[in-house]
Amino acid sequence: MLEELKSTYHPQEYPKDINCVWKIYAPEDKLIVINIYPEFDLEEQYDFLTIGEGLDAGEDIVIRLTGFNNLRKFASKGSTMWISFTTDSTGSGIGFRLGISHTSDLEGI
Ligand SMILES: [Ca+2]
Repeated sequence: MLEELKSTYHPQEYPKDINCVWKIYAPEDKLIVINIYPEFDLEEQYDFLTIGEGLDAGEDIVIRLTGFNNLRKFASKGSTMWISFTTDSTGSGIGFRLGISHTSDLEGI
């Protein structure tokens, strides 16, 4: 299973003043694998992509990204994660694209 999550309008510029939250569920015995693709472009220090463990946005933050080229791949500790995308009232970029999959084998990451 591989799903993609993109910022609104990607690869066109994302909207200003938005706050989107996605909740990601894997089967109970699996871990979520998030692969941040290289075409990452958020207005540095004003727009943020934040990812955390569990389902409560804002809690247990794993990573908070802004700016450019945030290529990376990581796995959750549990079977749920939240993803939030917040932008301010000025400046924009092409946003982000993520691959989301799940695994029971961390060695495959
Ligand atoms: Ca902005």
